[in-house]
Amino acid sequence: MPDWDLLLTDVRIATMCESTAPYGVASAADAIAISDGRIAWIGEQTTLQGKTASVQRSLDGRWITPALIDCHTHLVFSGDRASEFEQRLQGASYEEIARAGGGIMSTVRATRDATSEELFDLALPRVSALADEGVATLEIKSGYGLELDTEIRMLEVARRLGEETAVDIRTTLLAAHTVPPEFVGEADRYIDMICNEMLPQVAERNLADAVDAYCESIAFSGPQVAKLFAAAKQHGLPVKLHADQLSDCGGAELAAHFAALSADHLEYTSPAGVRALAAAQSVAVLLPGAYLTLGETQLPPIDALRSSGVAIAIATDCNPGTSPICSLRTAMMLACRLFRLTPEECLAGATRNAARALGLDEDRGTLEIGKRADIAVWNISHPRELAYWVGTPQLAELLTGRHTTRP
Ligand code: DI6
Ligand code: FE
Repeated sequence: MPDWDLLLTDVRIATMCESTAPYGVASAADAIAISDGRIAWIGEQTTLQGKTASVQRSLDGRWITPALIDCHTHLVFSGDRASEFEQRLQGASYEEIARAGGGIMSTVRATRDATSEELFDLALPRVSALADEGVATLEIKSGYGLELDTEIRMLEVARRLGEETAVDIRTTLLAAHTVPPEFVGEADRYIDMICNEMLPQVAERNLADAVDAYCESIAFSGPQVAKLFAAAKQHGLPVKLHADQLSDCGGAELAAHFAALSADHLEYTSPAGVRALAAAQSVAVLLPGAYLTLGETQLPPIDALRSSGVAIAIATDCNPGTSPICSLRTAMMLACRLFRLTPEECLAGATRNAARALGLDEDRGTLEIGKRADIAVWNISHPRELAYWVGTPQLAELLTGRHTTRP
């Protein structure tokens, strides 16, 4: 009877554990064993002492890292907003377009009109593109339905993507994305409808793993978000927040008050907001694709986040309006160039800290004994390359906990 299911030898291991060693490199270790879809052992081949696995393979000196995690996407949607991109290139602002009935509402119209099958078929290649880059866990938000039926269909499509691909999908209810036409001037009544009708059904059917909202002058106020978050907590759902993207609305403080898993965007977050996130141990999810696409100039408070010890994650924010980017590697490179993160911070932001932003840090995001065997095998000479090349196929193989589970 072999000791393990799978033993990979001749590997270089960037564990991405928090440690003094860059990239959490376990310097002498050159082998990793997996059983029941979990990491069972990491060590030196020379110390194996007769231990065996059902399958043993040499990776010929390749690097392995935790599989990547994209912790903030809106990738289930129909239509596109390329014409708005053109308008913005001519000088129109995101807010102007939104107030004129475009923006999120334009995607809402297209998404409501699409069948669930169409939404699935449109989203599948986006999921595949991310998986081809080494993503094994992916968050998908609703928020382009803004009424019960389409919000639920979006979450069902997201769940189905998880069932029919090798990617593990976490879903987030973002019904509070913007005020739908049926509730114009009645945002409070819309929030009440989410709390009293949508949330109970979504929770009952276990369709969402978290609840998100957009706190902004063109969306929802602090008190409205607070009401929603209180209801989410009553259903046992953790919260996340689109916070301070276009102005300082006290979003980071609000997220921290509800012990949010993460506060996302944060371009306009104040020093007090950063302190609040640090105290609440919420993750700061930075979205350089949206910053680039909107032509923003206000940088998130990176130095303050760093010096306060706030964990930083990087995500694509894949959506047709502000971040038409389906590549986490590209987001990592942009975070280096635009936000001056280091390649190591970006890789931590797409593994360890992204897992934390989804409440999954006990389960994945680093290569450690007991964690899910979600492992990316790379054709690279150093992990710093992962935040450097864009569009270069360097993934040799993606092992996921599901695939290595003993049948
Ligand atoms: N901020 C974003 O970056 C996305 N949602 C949000 O609140 C953009 C969504 C969109 O414009 O379609
Ligand atoms: Fe977003």
